Amino acid sequence: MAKAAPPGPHRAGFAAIVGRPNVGKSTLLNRLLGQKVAIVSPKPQTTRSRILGVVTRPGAQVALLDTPGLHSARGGLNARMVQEALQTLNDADAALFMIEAGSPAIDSATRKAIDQVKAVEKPTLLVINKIDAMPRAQLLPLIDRWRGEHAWTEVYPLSALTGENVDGLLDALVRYLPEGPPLFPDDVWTDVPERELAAELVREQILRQTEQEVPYSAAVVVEEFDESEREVGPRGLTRISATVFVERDSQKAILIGRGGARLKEIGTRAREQIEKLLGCKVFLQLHVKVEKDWTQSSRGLRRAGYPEGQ
Ligand SMILES: Nc1nc2c(ncn2[C@@H]2O[C@H](COP(=O)(O)OP(=O)(O)OP(=O)(O)O)[C@@H](O)[C@H]2O)c(=O)[nH]1
Ligand SMILES: [Mg+2]
Repeated sequence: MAKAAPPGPHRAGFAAIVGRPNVGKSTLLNRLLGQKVAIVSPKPQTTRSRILGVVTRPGAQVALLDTPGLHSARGGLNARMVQEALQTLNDADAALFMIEAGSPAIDSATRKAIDQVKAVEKPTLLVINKIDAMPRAQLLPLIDRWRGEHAWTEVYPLSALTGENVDGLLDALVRYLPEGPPLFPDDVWTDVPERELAAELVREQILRQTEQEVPYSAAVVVEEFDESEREVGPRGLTRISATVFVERDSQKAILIGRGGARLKEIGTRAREQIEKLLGCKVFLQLHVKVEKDWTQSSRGLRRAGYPEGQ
């Protein structure tokens, strides 16, 4: 049975999830949405673009925006990522600033991120993530330490991974969204097209299965997304062909692996994930292409699917 709407006016708005790389922003988005829309990996700088996830509930609609991690970047892809995060923060009605539980010390990069969040003067909840990974006795001192940093509208310790204390976060957030009707139809949960989600699921496997600079030099572009035989169930099939761009020949060799083994494993795992997403069988073909130093040039960024100024 649907939950009754809480008393008061309907509220709807955008909330940006921002913070340093790898703190668990995308994990939280997926958790709040109850669906995987953002890829997750143990490596920093996994998310490269803003990702919308819409949660519609009785009385409120929250349009959550996951963002790339705030880090110091000089030009190229990284600068574009940070710019996208700051722009999203700027456009949102409220923010969730996420840190990970751990040392109470605040390094200079985190300090800069705090300043960037303060500068936009929006209602901002502090989310302290990964509390499953720290001794409980350290939590209260950490909360105290962070309360002094900014007039956070709330401080919310939780675990995006286990779901501990996640219930209630949206209630806390909704209070700071503007009154107004829903922004999206109630069956819309993202604006990311399926072919892009599929490309991201391939990139997720690259992040998980390669090391050093390869994950940062790889981009995935879906060239073909043939739905002519698509139907829900075991007889349905979607044919997908994608190009993986890397920056150098040596990276191409690593990605393909001995006898093609690495690329095959990446393709197999990604295909399983895409099948779950689409609800039908998937035939996935991957091609690796070298686009020299694509992360550093306008032309390269455009070819790899990250046009500047967007
Ligand atoms: N122990 C623990 N690990 C977590 C939690 N939330 C996320 N992680 C892990 O932290 C790593 C980074 O998670 P992401 O969700 O990709 O982090 P992110 O902030 O989106 O990272 P970027 O996109 O790179 O900025 C992954 O290995 C997650 O499984 C948590 O609550 N507890
Ligand atoms: Mg992310």
